[in-house]
Amino acid sequence: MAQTGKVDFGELSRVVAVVMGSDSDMPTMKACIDRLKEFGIEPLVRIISAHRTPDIAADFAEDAAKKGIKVIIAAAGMAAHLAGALAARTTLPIIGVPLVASQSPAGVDALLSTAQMPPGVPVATMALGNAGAVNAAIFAVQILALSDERLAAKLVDFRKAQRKKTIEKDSAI
Ligand code: RP5
Repeated sequence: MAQTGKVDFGELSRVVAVVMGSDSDMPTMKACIDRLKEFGIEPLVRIISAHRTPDIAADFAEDAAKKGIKVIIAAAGMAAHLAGALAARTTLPIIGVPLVASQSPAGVDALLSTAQMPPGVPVATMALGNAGAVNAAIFAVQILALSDERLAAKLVDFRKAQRKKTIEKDSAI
C-alpha cells in the first residue's frame, strides 16, 4: 500500500500480537496481518485456542505486556471465547475479530461470544470476517498512533488515499 509510505519494521516489530484460534482462521486473518505490515508493523502471530489450549492462552495474556506487546488482536470463530479469555488476564487493549467458521450459523455465534463481554472486561469487537480483520489492524494502528507521530501521519495518508479511491469510483460511474 503505497500511500502509507516506506515499510520500516524495527521498534514496531511485535508490538501487536495477532492471535487466532485455528489455522483455519488464517485465510481471513491474513488481511489483518498484511494491513499491519503495510503500516510498518510486523506482528507477532500465534495460533492459540481458548478451548483447546486454555493454559497457553492464559500464559500468553499474562506475559504479553512484559514482552513489549501493546495491543492484542484476537480472532476466533464459533463460540469465540479467545478475545474474552485473553482480556480476563491482561489490561492490554484487546481487539476481537469474530470469524465465520465453516460450521457456523453465519458468524452470529462468534459475534455475540466476542462482543457480549460483562462490564469490567471489555473487548473492542470488530465486524465479522474480512472487514473485521482489516479494521482490527487499522484500530490497532490508531491506538499506537496516539503515541507515535509517524503512525499518525500514515493514518492521515491512508484516509486521504481511501477518500481519493471512492471519489474515483464515483467519477467512473
Ligand atoms: C475456533 O473454532 C477457531 O477460531 C475456528 O474459527 C473454529 C474452527 O476451528 P477448526 O476446527 O477449523 O480448527 O476455535
